[in-house]
Amino acid sequence: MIKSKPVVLVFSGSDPTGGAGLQADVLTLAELNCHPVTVVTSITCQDTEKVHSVTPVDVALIREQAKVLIEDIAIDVIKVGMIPSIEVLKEVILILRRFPTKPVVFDPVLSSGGGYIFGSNLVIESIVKDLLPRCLVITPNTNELIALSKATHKISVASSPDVKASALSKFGVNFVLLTGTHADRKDVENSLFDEGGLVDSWTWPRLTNQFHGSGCTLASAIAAFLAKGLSVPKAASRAQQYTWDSLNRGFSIGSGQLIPNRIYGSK
Ligand code: PXL
Repeated sequence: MIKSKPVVLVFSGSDPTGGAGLQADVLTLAELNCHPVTVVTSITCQDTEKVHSVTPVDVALIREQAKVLIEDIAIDVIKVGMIPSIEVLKEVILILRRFPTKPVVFDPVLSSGGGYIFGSNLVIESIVKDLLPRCLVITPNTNELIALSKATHKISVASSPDVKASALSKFGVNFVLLTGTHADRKDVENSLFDEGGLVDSWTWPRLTNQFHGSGCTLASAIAAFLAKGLSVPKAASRAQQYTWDSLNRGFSIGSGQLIPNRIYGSK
């Protein structure tokens, strides 16, 4: 059998606008010449302005979606997006146990751009305890970094973002790509850390618009480049370029945030 494309398994919520979540993952992976296989973890109702509701998918259905995929398809990389409940988190962790060595990219989405809170404190604490040790790379923004660090109960609240990001690596995750869109700076600086400290950093011209699903695009693109065999620093670099280019070409479909243009002939 000829396997023609790297396969990325994504655990994501459905975003009916096509801006974030599952739809963002599928578009990104397709553009980057990978094949997405998907486990839907929640159904959201949202428009380009705000999230109206989030309904977690029944865990038995999550288990069954994953089971039949896993038994049939060879997975190269796993990407985990928004976790809507502690029950879903526990199920995802159980599924990941079946792949002790597969690279996992986790986008720790804790709230939407419009402010809808996805992750309770219990979910965040369980992410730190049980999910981070299974992750090769996570992609928090500064707010998510603070929330994850607090939940460790061991990282000082007063420490700098850089110290926090590096300290998080001690909780089992290999790399933390801290994104700088929420920082109060002219440009956007994204920095990659491991346990030893800063590995690399990148500076991008700040785009003035608000975008829906930029984090999903970045994390999926990292998963795609890892699936194509790149190292984490190289995958992080290529994924940022792809994400910035998609955002720069973003378009408006409604009254709220712009949609990244992920299908723009990046190859
Ligand atoms: O952009 C983060 C995100 C991820 N996944 C889903 C979402 C959102 C933001 O709204 O709805 C399903």
